[in-house]
Amino acid sequence: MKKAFFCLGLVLTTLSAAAQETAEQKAARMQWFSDAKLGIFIHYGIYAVNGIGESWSFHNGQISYENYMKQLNGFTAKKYDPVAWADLIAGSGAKYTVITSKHHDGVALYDTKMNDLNVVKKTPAKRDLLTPFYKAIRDKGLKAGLYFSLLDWSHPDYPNFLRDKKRYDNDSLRWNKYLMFLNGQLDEIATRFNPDLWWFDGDWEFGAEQWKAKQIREKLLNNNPNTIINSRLQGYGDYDTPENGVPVYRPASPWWELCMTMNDSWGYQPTDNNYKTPNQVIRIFADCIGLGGNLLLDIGPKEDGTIPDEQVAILKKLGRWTSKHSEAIYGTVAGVPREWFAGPSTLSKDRKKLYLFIDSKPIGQVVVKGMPNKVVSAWVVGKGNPLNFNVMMKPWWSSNPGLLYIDVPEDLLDEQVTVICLSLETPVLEQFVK
Ligand code: H79
Repeated sequence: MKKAFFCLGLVLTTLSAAAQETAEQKAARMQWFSDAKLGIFIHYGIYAVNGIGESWSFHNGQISYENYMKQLNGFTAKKYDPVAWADLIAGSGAKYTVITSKHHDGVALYDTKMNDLNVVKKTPAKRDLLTPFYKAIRDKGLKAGLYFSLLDWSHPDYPNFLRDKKRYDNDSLRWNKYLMFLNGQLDEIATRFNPDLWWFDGDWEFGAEQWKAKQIREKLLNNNPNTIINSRLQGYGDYDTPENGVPVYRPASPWWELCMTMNDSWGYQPTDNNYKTPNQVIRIFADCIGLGGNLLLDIGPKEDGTIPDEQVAILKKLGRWTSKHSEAIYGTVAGVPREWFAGPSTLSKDRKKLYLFIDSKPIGQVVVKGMPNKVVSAWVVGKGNPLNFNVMMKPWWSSNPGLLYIDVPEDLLDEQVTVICLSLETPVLEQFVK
């Protein structure tokens, strides 16, 4: 009796601790994420053996479950070099990474004790792939996030299996068994890896009550009060995750992250050559940060642990650009209205530096319209060259801010996206930040 009482008290205090977070506390918890701007998503799993769709290929009937699982025998990770991965990721300018600990197929990349379906027990790789990666990423000072599929189409107690084949309906005993399993995995991941960010997926198959989403959130935040949870926890997450759809207007949430494939596949699929060009990736990235969001750019390593050349090339080109323009990227906030400048822009936190992303080759001068703030100086980011500018159409008797024209000589243009910094006399008023 006494013990039951104690447990209840503990549950109540922990519930209220997580629920009591103020807006300021949340902003503080989210700060590194807001500042980071770029993350690298990794879909590594047995689907790379045949180079087929991750989990969905058997769920949707493109391959039988049995044949899908035969890929376990071909998953070697024989050239897996987590330190090289971390070097490549850091070199791209990413400040965090999110790796699949377990996709919808239920195959864990670490030695889960909750079942045998993991690469340690069931594949020639025979080892936990997450621990060395987490170490390498943290050694580089990057934040380590982790993708985890709430749904598990392989688990005998999970109701859904194939698109047109269920295991059962309405069996609360079996469902609770599944929840025990799920929570067991969350607990071991929390203890072993203590992720800086939990990237859940697959929540859509059940509602918040069935998942006990609130309890999951509270448990993870009690384990690590600084951790961040993506939105895919049926309303109990911290930030929005548009998938492969670049927002046109600034999303309602102050925290969001576009997750995006480099081609059209999350995992390694050698027949998919529909890669975005580095220029497209960089411009999409500029769009994201200009609207106050992050980009989580995906790579899909081969089964042996090597990263396809096309993907390495994109990361390297991105790295050159992010390194040259770091002051316009990291720690900035969303920029000014498109009516002022017809392209993406960011602002320094004190809103006294405006960064304009010139994402196509200008004919004539670059123009900013209607900005009331006086420009003190202008330069090309990453080069430092001062730029000439002049204000036109501002009669002394008018409050119209006029037109600001900036000369950007062609030899100063970046090969991808040129960034100009305008140093302002006064901060851009918060009401004007997009
Ligand atoms: O891991 C990658 C994908 O495998 C996984 N998320 C990324 C990061 C993913 N694949 N598809 N989706 C997420 C989108 C899900 C679409 C859905 Fe539906 C539309 C879920 C519910 C409506 C498809 C149609 C599945 C059920 C109905």
